[in-house]
Amino acid sequence: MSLRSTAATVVTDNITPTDTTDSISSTDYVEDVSPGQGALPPRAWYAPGSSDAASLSLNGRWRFRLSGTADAEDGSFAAEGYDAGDWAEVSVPGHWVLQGDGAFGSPIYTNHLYPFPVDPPRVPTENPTGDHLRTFDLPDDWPTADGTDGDDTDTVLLRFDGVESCARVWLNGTELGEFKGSRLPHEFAVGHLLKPAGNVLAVRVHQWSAGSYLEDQDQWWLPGIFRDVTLLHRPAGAVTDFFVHASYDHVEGAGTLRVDSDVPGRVTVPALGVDVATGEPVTVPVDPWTAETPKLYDGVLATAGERVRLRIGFRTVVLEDGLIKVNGRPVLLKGVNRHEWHPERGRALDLDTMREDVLLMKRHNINAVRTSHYPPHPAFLDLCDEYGLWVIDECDLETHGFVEQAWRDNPVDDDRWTPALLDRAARMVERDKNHPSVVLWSLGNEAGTGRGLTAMAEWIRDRDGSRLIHYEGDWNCRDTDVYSRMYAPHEEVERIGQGLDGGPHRRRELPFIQCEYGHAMGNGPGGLADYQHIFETYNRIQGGFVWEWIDHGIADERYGFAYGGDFGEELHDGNFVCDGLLFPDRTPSPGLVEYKKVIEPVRMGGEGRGGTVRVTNRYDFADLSALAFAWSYEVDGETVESGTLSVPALAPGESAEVKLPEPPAVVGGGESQWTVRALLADDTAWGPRGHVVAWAQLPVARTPWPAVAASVSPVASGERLITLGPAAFDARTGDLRTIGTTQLTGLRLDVWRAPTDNDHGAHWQTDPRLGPLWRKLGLHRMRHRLDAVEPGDDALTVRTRVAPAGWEVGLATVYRWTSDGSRLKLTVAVTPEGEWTLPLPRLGIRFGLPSSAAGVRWFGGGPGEAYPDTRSASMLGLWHSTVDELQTPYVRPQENGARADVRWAELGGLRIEGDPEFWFTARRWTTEQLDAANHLTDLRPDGDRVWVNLDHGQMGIGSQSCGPGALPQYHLRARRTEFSFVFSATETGD
Ligand code: IPT
Repeated sequence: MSLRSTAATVVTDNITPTDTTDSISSTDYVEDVSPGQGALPPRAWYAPGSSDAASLSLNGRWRFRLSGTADAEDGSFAAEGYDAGDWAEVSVPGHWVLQGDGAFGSPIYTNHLYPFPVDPPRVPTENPTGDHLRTFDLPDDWPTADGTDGDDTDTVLLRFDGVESCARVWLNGTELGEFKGSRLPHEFAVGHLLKPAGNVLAVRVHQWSAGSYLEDQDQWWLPGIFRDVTLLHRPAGAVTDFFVHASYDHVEGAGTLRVDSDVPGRVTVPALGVDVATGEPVTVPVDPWTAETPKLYDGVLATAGERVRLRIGFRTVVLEDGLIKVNGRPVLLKGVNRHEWHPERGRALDLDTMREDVLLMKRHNINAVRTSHYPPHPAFLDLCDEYGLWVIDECDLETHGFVEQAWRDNPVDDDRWTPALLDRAARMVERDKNHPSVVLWSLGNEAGTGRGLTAMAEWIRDRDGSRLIHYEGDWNCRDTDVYSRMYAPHEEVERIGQGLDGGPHRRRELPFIQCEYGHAMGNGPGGLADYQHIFETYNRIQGGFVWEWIDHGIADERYGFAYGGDFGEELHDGNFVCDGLLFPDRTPSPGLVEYKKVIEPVRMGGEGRGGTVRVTNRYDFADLSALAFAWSYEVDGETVESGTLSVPALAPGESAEVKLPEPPAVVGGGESQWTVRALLADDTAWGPRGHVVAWAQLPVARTPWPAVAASVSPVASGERLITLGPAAFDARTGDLRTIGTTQLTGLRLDVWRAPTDNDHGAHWQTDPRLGPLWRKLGLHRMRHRLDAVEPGDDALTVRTRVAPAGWEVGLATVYRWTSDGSRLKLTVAVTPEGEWTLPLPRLGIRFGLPSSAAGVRWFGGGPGEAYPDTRSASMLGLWHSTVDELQTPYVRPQENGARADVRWAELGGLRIEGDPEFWFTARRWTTEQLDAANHLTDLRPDGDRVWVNLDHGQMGIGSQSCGPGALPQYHLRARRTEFSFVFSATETGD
């Protein structure tokens, strides 16, 4: 007996349907480790619309009744004639906890802890159980609308694409079976039970089951029928299962197609002149499929009873020379981990949302997706085929909570669970095997190691030798074809790239990927560019997948977006569920903009004065013919001239020095630069003509720093004031009061930022975590001691010491004010005192302006935020924004919104020039208010003030919320520092 049939046996163990509605009392199946009974063997999935067989969607409003335990109600609701008139309703697909305004319980978020006692396979008595009921008629044109099976061999299947976590199903009072495996399809034969009208479909769904032990992914626990329910007519002679084998011989430029089908038939591919019997190979010249060039050939699989549309992509995946090669070439994965998420509908995603994900990925230069940590809605993979993404398809398996007991009793190392594991592997592989986009199968995530995983790998290899196998949890790579890790620090990845990481012999021969890195929680991730540099340097490293695609925040009027704990969960992991490159509403976060720049497929650079730009094609397969290139020449951020650049259609890996035009003659000085852009030359499936794929700036000339002659003296004015040029100061405290007509509040040194999630770090991190250390040191409560206010001949000098209570460390801070009569210059000199062992969060000044300061213009980095290790996408230009729009709405509020490299900024009637450039931040609340906020709704404008930070330095961001902190070169060390700002009134006064 082959392994395939072993798994199939597990899933074909049909029960005989019986009319059991009045005898159902046992709920033993809930805690049974078996995958279930009654479902048909798994098979290839195709969208109902790609077949000429009839289908009927059973999505929509269903009657719903919630009970607190698995056995609270009997099965009588499944009987025909049952009156569910007083039941509530829910939408299917959907999760009941996200419907009914809280009447149906609440979501629970835990990272890896099981939200119930760990006693496998037992689950709590309190087991929310949702009875779902709907009636339906067969449409008039349904082939067997007379209610019979039509032809003797006609059948009808009832398909569930996803139910969490365990379902028991009845049709017209007859039990069909029960199943587990939440994100996997299950089909039942129902033709013999159907009637033309008044069919009653009853589904009992239990939130907790033995299957829950295998589904401990880091996400919300969301019970329900969350994917489609479909009735599929299967005419006599219809397709059952089929396997499209479409390989590509890159030497010959030929594709070989063979479609194996359980029901024989013919395969036609008109564009290739192919017309062959199933099972028969044919080799023809083809264009291959790659994620960059997703060429699909339309074909048809025709059996006696059905025609199924095929979308065939020819490609060959191999492990060769220690590398993952597709069509003969190594690939560099620039990936993301994608959980399915919608802020209102949870994991019940519609096709538009799936397409939006794919389009957003393509537009941000992402070329790979790991379907963390379960097979996605199958239609998502159709989109990956169509638009072009490499996919690691991951099985619905995680047993992470067992780590808390040193993996004791881990189901993946316990033979009793192996049938369930094999069932999951088979359901994934059989469902998804016909997608060219799927290049690796992943056994699951964070499940330790064990015999069950090995059995899965062996079964998969036997069934589909055309793809490679991934699993991160086994660093010895016993079952896998790629050495995969998560969150390895840069230095370790570099060592792995150099082959200096040792490890067992098998591992040393394998390529390396980071299946998770760059933890995109809150502000960050920092250090992506540094990783990418390493990925591109060492052949063995074939890229990685940022964790993760989208924040799983739940739209909630109370909070903006809710996260763990907001529903009163007894165990939860807070906002660790919001760690995506997209905000919950799919707005790209600065992290995604940064990632897009870091992984751009065309690298450009050079010396602006040199007259050329060096262009490198970093695609793996595509030449540059799909791109157009444009240049512009800017002076002080204003475009003086622009044009197109002719770049040869370089092959992958090739570079060229491309001549720039003569620089335009510019009158007067100014900061000048070239900006070069690579754009889509034409509309594509995923982006419009003109969409920017890559860009670079080449500096030509810098302007000198602003000079202010200290030509006027401070003058005592009345008893309490000192004036200096346009400014007035408090004579006693040295505080700046006004510049011209603009009032300023509280200008002083500032070192505090509202710690980011990465500053906080994950609690299990062994490296020092800055957030808690900063707070312990008291950097959020610095005191400012005034030592002297010294009006001199050409300056007003204010001497202070800035230090936290309780500690010896301090920053001797001298503010030196000078003026030429109209402009005011501040030079801040900071000298650390005592032993500073921690880097500073920030170093600069902050002050309040009247709230009328609503608009900002600046010349510097933009348009979005940037920090020392997240600044790749910061483009030097002339930008404007409102203060409100400067804010980045991290679901848990934290430091955000800094603009890098700012030469000057104007707001509230003030012009501020830096010497040197500075980090600019402005918000309508204080850092303390930002720090205290837990949700976006906690942030309320501070009545009459806009708070401005002008920073000489910012601490890097890093990725320590799950991974390494900021690299040493991005640390803001306390050291003697001097920096200046020049203030003047703007011409317009606003
Ligand atoms: C890793 C998990 O694989 C992933 O599901 C997610 O939890 C991520 O971390 C953090 O957001 S496991 C990690 C704690 C080593």
